[in-house]
Amino acid sequence: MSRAARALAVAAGVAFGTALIVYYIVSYLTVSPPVVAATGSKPRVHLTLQTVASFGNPPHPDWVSYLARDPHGKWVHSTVLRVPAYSTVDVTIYQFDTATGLRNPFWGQPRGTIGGTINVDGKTFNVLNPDLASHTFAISDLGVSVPLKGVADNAKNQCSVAPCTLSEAHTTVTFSFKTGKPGKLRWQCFVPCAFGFPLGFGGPMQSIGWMDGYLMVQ
Ligand SMILES: [Cu+2]
Repeated sequence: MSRAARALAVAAGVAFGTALIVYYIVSYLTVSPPVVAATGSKPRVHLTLQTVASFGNPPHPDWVSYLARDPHGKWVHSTVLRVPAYSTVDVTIYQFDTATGLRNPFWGQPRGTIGGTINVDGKTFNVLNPDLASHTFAISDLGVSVPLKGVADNAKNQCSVAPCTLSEAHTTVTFSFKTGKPGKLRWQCFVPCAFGFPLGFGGPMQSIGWMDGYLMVQ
């Protein structure tokens, strides 16, 4: 191979590699799941979410995820939620995943909810055994942090493909919180639930649309 041909081959390889890196960065930065609005209207709305142990669909069938139900009752693979300002948000989360456990037992205590409590399968609690938590729903800017009880490891009829249905093993967690002024707030899970990633914190735990999201307060 001549020197010119070798130089050309190297240049082509570098250009290809650069293009791949640019594609990765641009697609990472521009991924934006659809906005899912709460149902109802100011001053009281309802959000319905579910967590699944594995999404079961492309692009990451084995990633753990949240989903949100839109006002038409359709499950959407998104964590970008729209709620009105200065309102009460009633939340229902159907929890289909098993427990991972909290890294900090302090998070077993619900914070920032109305009454400082959560309701799990019809019973009111002001603390959850940290070993039983599967995920948390936390909005740091509003001081909200809610531990979500996982289904038992040996539960029958566990769901592995989203969206899960209520005929599959789940726990139902409800709570309410208040919104303040308009803004774009971050919310996320704090349980190291990303199976197969270092310390459980990569992949879905750092991706909007999976275990991280935005609360669009408008
Ligand atoms: Cu999680």
